[in-house]
Amino acid sequence: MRIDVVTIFPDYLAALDLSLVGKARQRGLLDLHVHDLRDWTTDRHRTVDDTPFGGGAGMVMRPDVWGRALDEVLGAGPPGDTPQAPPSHEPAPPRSPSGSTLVLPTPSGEVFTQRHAEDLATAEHLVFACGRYEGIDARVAEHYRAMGVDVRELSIGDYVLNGGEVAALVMIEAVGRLVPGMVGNPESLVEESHGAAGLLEYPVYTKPPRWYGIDVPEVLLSGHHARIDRWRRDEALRRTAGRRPEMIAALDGAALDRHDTAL
Ligand code: 6GU
Repeated sequence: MRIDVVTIFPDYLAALDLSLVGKARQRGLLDLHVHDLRDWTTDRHRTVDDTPFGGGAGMVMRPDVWGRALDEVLGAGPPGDTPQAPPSHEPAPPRSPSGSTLVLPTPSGEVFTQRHAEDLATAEHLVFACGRYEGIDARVAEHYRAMGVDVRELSIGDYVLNGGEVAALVMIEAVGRLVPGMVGNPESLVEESHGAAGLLEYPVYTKPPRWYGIDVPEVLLSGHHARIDRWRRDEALRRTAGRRPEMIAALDGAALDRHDTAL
């Protein structure tokens, strides 16, 4: 998978050199490129924003700067993704970049979930356009959609950040760990919160068996695997009902069994 990030704060994305994402890059599973939006400005001050039409507070990012950046970066997909330009003295027509998915992190987007992560993990090429200030001129999303690009406006939750950089980091980590070969133990991909069960994860314990006067639940030391599975399921149900009641309401009736008495 190739991922491009366009931002006015490329240093924000330095964290992508670390951890699993960093290892996946080193191993060639993830081809990640971070770009400075100001490289596509044309004025001495490298201006990326201007005042909003219609008035109001704050600044809006200019579509012309974003357009130059995204025309280039969307055209930089994986090999084989870019049609050869016909020999011509005309400027090359904008490539129809439909092999790429353009992610616009915005608090006005759909809320990003594990389902979005799973879906984005199947893309060959993801481009993250990180906005700052009051956002990016709305014609940017409109134009690339009209061009046939798969455009996703996504939020990471109901709170306001200063820009899309941290949201892009969150989404790249969530997507990156689903890319085959990136997580050491594929079992840890199946058995996890927000996975197929639709429940939060059960509580986990390790050594020592007694710590600050608190004992690990006895059943976990019993070696009785059926009882352990039952206990974990009950704890997951109890925890989900207490913290995320809307997840219990959304459970498929068939997903509950007659032994689910913890609720
Ligand atoms: Cl994607 N961007 C900003 N600026 N704030 C957010 C967000 C994104 N998601 C939640 N809050």
